[in-house]
Parts: sequence; structure tokens; C-alpha cells
Amino acid sequence: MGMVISSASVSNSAPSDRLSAQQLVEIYRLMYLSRHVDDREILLKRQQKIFFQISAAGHEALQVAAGLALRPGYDWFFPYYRDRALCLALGVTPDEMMLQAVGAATDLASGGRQMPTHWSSTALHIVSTSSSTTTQLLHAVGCAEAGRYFSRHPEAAEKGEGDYRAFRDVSFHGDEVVLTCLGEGSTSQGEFWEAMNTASNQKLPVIFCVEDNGYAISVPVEVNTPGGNISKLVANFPNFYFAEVDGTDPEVCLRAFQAAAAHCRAGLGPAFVHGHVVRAYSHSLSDDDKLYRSGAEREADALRDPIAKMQMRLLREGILTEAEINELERSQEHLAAEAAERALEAPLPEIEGIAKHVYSEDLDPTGPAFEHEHAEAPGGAGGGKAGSAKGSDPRTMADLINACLHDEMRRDPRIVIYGEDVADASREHALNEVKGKGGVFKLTAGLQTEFGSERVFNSPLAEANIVGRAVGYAVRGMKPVVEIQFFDYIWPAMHQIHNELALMRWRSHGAWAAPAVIRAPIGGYLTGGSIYHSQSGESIFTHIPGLRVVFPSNALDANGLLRTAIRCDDPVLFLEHKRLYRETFGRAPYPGHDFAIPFGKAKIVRPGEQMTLVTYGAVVPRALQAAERAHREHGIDVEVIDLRTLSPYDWEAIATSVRKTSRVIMAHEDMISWGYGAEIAARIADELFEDLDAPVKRIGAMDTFVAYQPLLEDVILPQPDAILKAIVGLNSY
Ligand SMILES: Cc1ncc(C[n+]2csc(CCOP(=O)(O)OP(=O)(O)O)c2C)c(N)n1
Ligand SMILES: [Mg+2]
Repeated sequence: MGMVISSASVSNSAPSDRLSAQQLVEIYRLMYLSRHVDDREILLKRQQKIFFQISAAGHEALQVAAGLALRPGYDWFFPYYRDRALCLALGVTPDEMMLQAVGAATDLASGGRQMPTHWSSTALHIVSTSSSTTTQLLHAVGCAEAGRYFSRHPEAAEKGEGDYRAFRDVSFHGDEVVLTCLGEGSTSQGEFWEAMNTASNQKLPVIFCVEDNGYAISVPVEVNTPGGNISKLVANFPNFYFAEVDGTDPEVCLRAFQAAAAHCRAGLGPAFVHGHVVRAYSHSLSDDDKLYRSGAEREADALRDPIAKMQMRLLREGILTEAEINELERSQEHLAAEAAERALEAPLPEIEGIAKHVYSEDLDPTGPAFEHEHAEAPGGAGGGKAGSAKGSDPRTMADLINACLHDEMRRDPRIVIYGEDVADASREHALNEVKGKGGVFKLTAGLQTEFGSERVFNSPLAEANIVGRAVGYAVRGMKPVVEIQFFDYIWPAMHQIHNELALMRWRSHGAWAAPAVIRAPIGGYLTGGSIYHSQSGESIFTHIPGLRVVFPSNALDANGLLRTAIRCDDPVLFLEHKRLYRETFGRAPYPGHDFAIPFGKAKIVRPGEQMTLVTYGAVVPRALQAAERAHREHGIDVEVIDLRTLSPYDWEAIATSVRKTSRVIMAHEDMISWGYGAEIAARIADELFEDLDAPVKRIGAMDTFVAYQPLLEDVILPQPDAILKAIVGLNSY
């Protein structure tokens, strides 16, 4: 029949043109191919040759239209698990899909780590997506912000030396568009509204495509969406182009996406394309919709099947004869079958490779690149707001964190800083008469004033928004250094941190990464901080592979470790103890604008011979007090180790000390049960059993939250007296 044409010629048709016969045939070919890759996978699943299947059946028209209206490798794509036809239209091949289905080593999207239809292609700009519904929308928003930033600051795209930039290639286009897709049920997620908020407010070129098949597994649309129609609910968001279309008609859908893309490319704002589709099969092969849908409803859906409708149209309009349709369909079935055959022969992933890409394979933050601790002479000017003080004056932890942020922003134009209240003043004109806020703890003071509102700005009051956008920024090669105002409120962002930020690199087998920094003030000892301003909980984050967790106890360490956090190529949770921000303990002169401390290197803050006390954060000064008293009052010589970074941590320092002293206490502020010390204590007991003369002791908070009344807070949190008591007790073994 010789009628296959390139996708580009479909997308290039002007909105007013009728689609040519060739274009309609190409659309049908892609739709049919998608259905038959699904059917072939279903067969393989039934034969137990693959392990999961979820299909695009019924969504093909809408998806093919979206793919043809946009430009792979130029625009950016954050699809969801049902977007097979979209990805075929963008250029993912049936072979690539089948390789993922069998979990092959040569699965380009994930190396056998993700389920099928969890898309990723660096060449096509399809960013790795998870199974979590809706997290990808905030990535799309951050990606659009990054694209806009690079086009306004092209110098920021230049390759830098000596940090993550050496490994992050950047490309951007002033009129690029970002597409993200989701199901109608997923619009119930808060992150949907958080993404719509920022896209609207910042007029970002993001197309939100809702593929409305009327069901979220077994839950019908009216249960998820008040009134049953998401278009009605979002209609008042400013700056949007809206289209609500029959998602089974590819021509109507194509017009909608072309108009949406034009709106976005012109810089007018985001777009919302709501397509009513059908779910031709059940939710996935693990679901049977006969359990919850009436026969009449299923039959009505079958009548709207986009494949059948398109086939009839081609016949009715005389575009293809029955024989030609047959020939086309057989050729696509053949493609799917051949791809499956090849995939079943493909090599399987190697066991030895499992841990690869948990962290950057390019830049090691524990390594010599960050070994500046002993090289720098302290002092010198600089350091931003606090930089007016003399170089040799001792500065607080708050000052030296602020100084590091100033230094790094000057050095690296890819850094943006945002969070709640971090700007000096969002209404810039006020800065003529006011000093500026710069964070509730003033850690970001002066940054907006020096670097402008494009680089330092307030976010909406939404923690998932803050971290989700950071993922999008970071996959584009930017360095977001975001603030969570209080550790106590990090939990709405937990989904993004655990399932996205930390996982981006491993799940995409190193193709994508999100090396953002999250700064979070943490901890108690505040006298009145109470339940919601005193929380610890670092072990919950050290339990996440892929995330670095840092917890300095003094100004100098905070400065050097934050510099490493910013320059390194991994995502970092940087925990700042509020009680230490302005304490006299641990002040230090400004150490210069290149001072860095590698991760995973503990510091012996008090050498000793008879006992090892491992700790970090605000317990460091308390442990030192206890150790001094133990020496003075009981003649016990305790070695105190400040871990400084919790993931990775310095096992060598712990082991060397325990081998010397044979007695060890692990102390932290967080609750004792399932706390960070449990892991360290277990490892000491396991690997250093022969070296021990006494049981491994742990000190931590009571297993409650922190109470408001200072009398209670004092008892709940570990105090120097309790540490001293434990030292004396352990010495008596
Ligand atoms: C955050 C999250 N919660 C629950 C699930 C389990 N789950 C997977 S798909 C799905 C329904 C999604 O429905 P919808 O958004 O309408 O998309 P559809 O599958 O119908 O295309 C659910 C509940 C998930 N993957 N992620
Ligand atoms: Mg649905």
C-alpha cells in the first residue's frame, strides 16, 4: 500500500487543514501497533514469560495525537504507565517495550528494574516515571521552570568543572513544551493541584493531559471527582488553555494538542487537555472489570473503541480497502511478534550489577574531590551577608550556612533556592524600604537581594511541590537547593523524596538523576518547641537508598558539608539543628569560598582511651560535657566521635575506636527505638563482637514526641546527666 509517512508530516499540518489520507493511515498504524504490542504482552503474561501487564487499550487515539503534536528530543515528556501509544508515537520502539516486559539487561529504560510501560528515554526526552500516580506532574513543572531559566540565562548551561556540572549535559529551547499525563482518578491527589497551582501562577509551558477512562481501578469517576468532571473543577485556574475532547477521535485530539502546544510555545501559560476515553481492557491483567462494571456499561465502552472507530472511518471514507487494512494490521502484528521473539532471547541483568547507580558513578562525595578540609587557611573576606564581618571572627552555624549559600550561588549559576519564606520579599518593591525576611531562621537572608527573584523565591505552602519541582529542575541539570521550613513538616514531601528524588538514578539505570539539596531545620532542646517544632527522625531518611543524609554539629562542618552537598552529584538531605544555629558552641571563622568536607568522614571531637561515644548533631556538645565530667569526676577517658554524615557514615572511624576502647555508646536525640543507633549498634555487635568487653549501649529520647512544658521536654530528650550515667554504668562492666 506504500502509505506510511513520517510522524513529522502529521504534526506539521496547520490546525485548519483536514488531515490527509496518509496522515490518517499513519495515526491508525500507531494506534493499531500499540494495541498489538499490548495483546502480545498479554499473551506472554499468560504464558508466564513476563511478570506484569498494563495496557493503553482504549486510550490510543488521545495518546497518538499527543505524541504527534509534540517534538521528541526537543519537548519534554512525563508520561504515566498507560502511555504506550504516546511513546510509540514519540519513537520508543516495540523492541524497547518488549525488552522491558521481559526485564532484560538491555532494557534501555531501566535495565530490568522497572515494570513494563515505565517509560524512560534520554534521546526522546522521556523522563523516567514511577508507579506512583501523579508525582510526575511536579517534575514536569520543575522541568518547565528549568527550561525557561536556561533560555533566559544561557550561560548557566555551560559545562562547569569540579562539580556535578561536569556530568550533566544541558539542552534547552526557548519554545519547548512539557507534556505530562495522568488518569482522571489521579486528579484526586494533592500533587495534581500543587502542580496546577505553580504551572498556572508562573504561566509555565506544561500540557496536562487527563486520560479519563471513567475508572481508577474499580472506583468510578464520580467518587474521585465531585460532579464527575475534572474540567469543570479546574476551569478557573488563570492562564490556561482548556480543551475537553472525545479522546477516541484522534483528529479532534490532535487539534486540541496543537492548539495547546501553540498556547504554551507562545508563552501564554499551561494547557489542560481532558480526553474522554474508554478502558477497553480491565485496569491491568491483575484486575477483572466484570467484578464491578455492568454488562451494559462495558458494551457501551466497546462501541467507542477508538481502534474499531478509526478502522471504520478509513473504510467509510475510502482511504483504505479492506485488503489494505488487513495488510497494514498484519504488518504491525508482525512487528509486535518479532519484538517479543527478540526480547525473549535477550540477555538478563547481572546479579553483580544490582547496586550500580544507587549513587552517582561519576562523582564520589566521599572522595578526594572534596578533600579541602585541611588544605584551606581559614579567614579571608567573602561569604555574602555575613561577609562584612572580619574573616577571623568566629561565626555561628547560621552565618556560615548563609555564607556558603552566597558563595555557591556566585560560583554556580545553576543554583536556585526556593521554599516557604526563603525570599527577602516576594513583592520586590518593598525591598527599597525593608530589610527582608530571608527564611524563618534567616538562613537565606540577603540571597534574593543579591541574586534576584528568578534564583531565590518563595514557593507555595506545599512541601511535595517544593521537592517534586526540585526533581524536575535537577533532571534538567540545574541545582535546586530547597528549604523545608521545619523537619516536622517534611512529611508531605516524603512521597517525592522516597519514591522519586532518591530513586531517579537507580530506577533509570543511571540515565537520569536528581541531585538536589534539601535543607531542613531539625530537632528540639528548644524550651517550648513542642511536638511540631522539635522532631527528629533522620533514620527514616537514612533508610532510603540513593539519598545522602548530612547532620553537622558546628559552624565549620556545616559550611564544608553544605558545599559538598551542593557540588556533588547525588540528592542530599541536609539537616540543620535549630538549637545549634546561633549557639556559642562550635562557632568558627569563615573558612574561605572553596572549603569542603567529604561525606562519610567522622571527626574525633574528644580523643579518649577507655570508651567510645558515637554521636552527631545537638548531642555532640552534650556528649562532650558528659565526657569532661566523666573524666573529672570518675577518671573515665571517653573518646567522642561526631559522625557528621549519617549516610554514608564512617564505619572505619567507629571500628578503629571500638577496637581501641572495647566499650561503646551510641547516643542520639531521636527516639531510641528503631532510631539511627539501632543500626550502628547492631553492626558493632555483629562485626566487632570479639573486640567488645561490654554490651553496646544506646542513648536516645523516650519513645514519645517532645512535649511543650520544659519540665517534660528535659526528661524526654537525652541530657548530659543521662549520658554521664550511661558512661559510668558501662565502665563498671
Ligand atoms: C500514589 C499511588 N496510590 C495508589 C496507587 C495504586 N494504583 C495504581 S493505578 C490506580 C488507579 C489510577 O486510576 P486513574 O488515575 O484513573 O488512571 P487509569 O489507570 O484509569 O488510567 C491506583 C489506585 C499508585 N500507583 N500510586
Ligand atoms: Mg482512570
